[in-house]
Amino acid sequence: MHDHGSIEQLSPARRSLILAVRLLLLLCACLLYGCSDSTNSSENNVVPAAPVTPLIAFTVMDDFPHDTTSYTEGFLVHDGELFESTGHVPEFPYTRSLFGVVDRRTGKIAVKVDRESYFVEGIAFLNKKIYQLTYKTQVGFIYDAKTFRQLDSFRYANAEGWGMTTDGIHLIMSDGTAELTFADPAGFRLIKKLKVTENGMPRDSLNELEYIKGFIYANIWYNDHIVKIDPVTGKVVAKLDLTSLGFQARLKHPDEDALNGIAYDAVADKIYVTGKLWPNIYQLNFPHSHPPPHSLPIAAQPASRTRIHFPGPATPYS
Ligand SMILES: [Ca+2]
Repeated sequence: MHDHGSIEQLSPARRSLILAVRLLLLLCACLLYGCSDSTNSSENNVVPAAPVTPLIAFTVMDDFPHDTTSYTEGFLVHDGELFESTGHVPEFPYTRSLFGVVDRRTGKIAVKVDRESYFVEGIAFLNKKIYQLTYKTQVGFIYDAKTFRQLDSFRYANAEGWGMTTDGIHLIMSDGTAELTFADPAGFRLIKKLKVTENGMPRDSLNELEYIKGFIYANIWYNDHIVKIDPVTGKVVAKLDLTSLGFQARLKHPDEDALNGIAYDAVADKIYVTGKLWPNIYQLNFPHSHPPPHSLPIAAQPASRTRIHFPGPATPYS
């Protein structure tokens, strides 16, 4: 069979031309394959960076004593006074279940309500009342904010009560899980459960709370961090790493238990932190003035008549 297409039958010039074209096509194919393979390889080798929660830079403006027998469960400022609630832990027989006003010169608590039959947890002031949680008894108590007389009690479904704060409308409680419970103060009716996540993962062990300018700040149990939570999405948007303060506390008082307690004086615009059995309370300064665009309406913060003043030079920590 005669093969019209056989390259051997062509003239040398045409054979050379066809060979050159074939070589060129082969080269192009190699280049294309090479580029494509290189791109895929590069894509396959890219390891996505692990998401990192932004750290909030802070400055320690001052410090003052904290009673090392105070097993802190609640911490807030009301009318310029620093209030603290503490629980009684059997392993630490000197601890007590109560709440009252912290004497800034000694750190001792001037007791307003003593509840030794319960493990006292977080407290919050709202509508001229004080709301107080208990640990595992699923009961809370309501007191008059001026006389501290008990007005009522309430029940909640959470297995445990931990921290509490308010956005000016709701009571917001933690229970050690990754959920915050928003409740109507009238009857503690459930409004919503907010799932808290950090970089897409549940952020559990939420403990003492503070609402500051549209965000919820939550201590993390047995961790020297305080996370900043968007109250609508539940996302942790930033966090404070207070490891340096925890280290100081352990140096001064090896029996200290854990960072727990953040309090905001909205009038003086001052923020305080402490911990369970810590020897000090610290006044911190850090950026906290920008509410999220979708933040919930915020009722007016309680007025302050007396500012807490602590003399002494500022000590920068970061
Ligand atoms: Ca607090």
